Amino acid sequence: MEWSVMFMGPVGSGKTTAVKTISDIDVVSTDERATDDVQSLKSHTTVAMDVGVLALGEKDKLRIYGTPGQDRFDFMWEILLEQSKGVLLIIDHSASDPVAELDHYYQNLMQRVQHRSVPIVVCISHMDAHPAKGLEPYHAYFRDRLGLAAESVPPILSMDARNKPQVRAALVVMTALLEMVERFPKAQHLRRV
Ligand SMILES: Nc1nc2c(ncn2[C@@H]2O[C@H](COP(=O)(O)OP(=O)(O)O)[C@@H](O)[C@H]2O)c(=O)[nH]1
Ligand SMILES: [Mg+2]
Repeated sequence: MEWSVMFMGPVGSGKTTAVKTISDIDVVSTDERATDDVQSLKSHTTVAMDVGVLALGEKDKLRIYGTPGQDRFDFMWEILLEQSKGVLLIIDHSASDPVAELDHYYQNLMQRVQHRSVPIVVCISHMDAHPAKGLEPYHAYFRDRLGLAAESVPPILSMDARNKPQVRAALVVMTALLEMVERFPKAQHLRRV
């Protein structure tokens, strides 16, 4: 069996790095020199996608896509979402307003997956920049601002995209959710997590 999942999130949050960290094969990347507003953030940016592969046992594998961060490439999100069973949303904890970024990407994602069960895992990167500020603001976003019941809040993990065990842990959580959705397709509370 082969499942595809994708990393989504703002420029510089760690999508390309996460795919490279975890992939068994050399990652096919389409990073280009940044030419516009992104240039102030970093010199290279993903314009189409990154593709990695993680073997799960002998026959099964996970295909992992990294999407471009900028909204003007959001047609790629649509294409990759059609292929993907689950989405890992990476949010850069060191951004000036990471909860606003979570809101932007989560709302965008919800609009696109309205009628599908697409498990989501929220991965918070760059925690090392502000370790004291924990994960509570992200939990509060789902609980207080969106009013989600506890069982509908997606898993929220700290994940340094450079750290293999941490990226692997996020993917293990994702594969567990994919299994649950497949096994209990009618469970309402799984439809959005
Ligand atoms: N300090 C720190 N750097 C990170 C972390 N995660 C990713 N990075 C770095 O952030 C930079 C941008 O990552 P990249 O994968 O290109 O971001 P993308 O735009 O989402 O594809 C790279 O230099 C990564 O090594 C983290 O948790 N902490
Ligand atoms: Mg990238």
